Amino acid sequence: MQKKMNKDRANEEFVRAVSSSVHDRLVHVIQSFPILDEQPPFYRDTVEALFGIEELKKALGSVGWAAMHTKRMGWEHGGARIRWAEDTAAVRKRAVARIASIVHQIDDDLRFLNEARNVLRKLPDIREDEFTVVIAGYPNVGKSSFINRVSSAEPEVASYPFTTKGVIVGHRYEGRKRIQFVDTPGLLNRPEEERNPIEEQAISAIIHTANLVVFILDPSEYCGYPIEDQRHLLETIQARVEVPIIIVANKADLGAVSEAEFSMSAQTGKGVKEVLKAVLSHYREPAPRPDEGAPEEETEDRPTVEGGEPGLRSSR
Ligand SMILES: Nc1nc2c(ncn2[C@@H]2O[C@H](COP(=O)(O)OP(=O)(O)OP(=O)(O)O)[C@@H](O)[C@H]2O)c(=O)[nH]1
Ligand SMILES: [Mg+2]
Repeated sequence: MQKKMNKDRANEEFVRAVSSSVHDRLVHVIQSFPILDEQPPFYRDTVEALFGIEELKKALGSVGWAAMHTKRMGWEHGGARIRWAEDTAAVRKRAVARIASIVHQIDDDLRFLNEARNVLRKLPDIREDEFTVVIAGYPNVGKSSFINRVSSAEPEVASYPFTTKGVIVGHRYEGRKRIQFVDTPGLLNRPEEERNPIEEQAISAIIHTANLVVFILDPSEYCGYPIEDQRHLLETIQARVEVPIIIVANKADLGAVSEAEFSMSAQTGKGVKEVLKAVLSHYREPAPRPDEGAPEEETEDRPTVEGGEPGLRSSR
């Protein structure tokens, strides 16, 4: 009799332990995810371009739902039901099977969130409180070569377009001033709806993070693109941003003439100092961006976390 009671108690505890450890793991998945509504616009745009914010919120919602039901299984099966049951081993089995089935239902969501988290972890840390200079232009014009010369960033430089595939951040100290340089992937002059996520990330960095844009042209056209197309892209960017734009003709060593205000060779270094001086003349302590980071109204109807599940963040 005593032996059976011990077994029954072990079964009861087993159900509660499984329920609570699965529940805690699921809550941890949610809590280790950044609260998307509280992130700056560049981050949100990137998440939107790469994964879709609504999709991520839905997946998080499903995990919240699973956490809640897993806990409920623990209460329902690990409490009075198992204590008064004839066959506690059967109740235990049923409870574990139900929990496994709940987790199985959110398998795809967990995979999706895991993949997203791994990518988001590697996103560049663009600080909002630093004067930010974004380098923009067509592919292969020498953006990364320039940023290599003037900042701590060491982006790859290569003789083919689309070398830079994500936004890269470097810094430069001028006395006590800290300047943040952002290298962006090359952009083509094409309609917004045709842009891929990498280009969207570049555009978002230009629009949301720049205090100053350095737009690089390659009048030698060694980059592989006509100067008119490069100029059209410049016009598109001029229409989209309110911050000052410094226009620089690069590859001066190749001898092409340009009416751009600045001319340099990122390869030989000639003219780079003058561009840097112009950049510094625009320096100011960045004011906080009042419109940014404000949480949006929550309108969606999610199948989850009602009832104030402890440990779950209600903002998603
Ligand atoms: N001759 C000459 N070549 C240059 C100069 N600046 C860059 N290059 C070359 O142009 C090619 C492209 O340079 P990158 O700095 O990778 O250009 P990017 O604009 O960052 O290119 P993406 O990342 O592909 O958009 C490389 O082969 C560089 O060595 C320059 O001033 N003169
Ligand atoms: Mg590059």
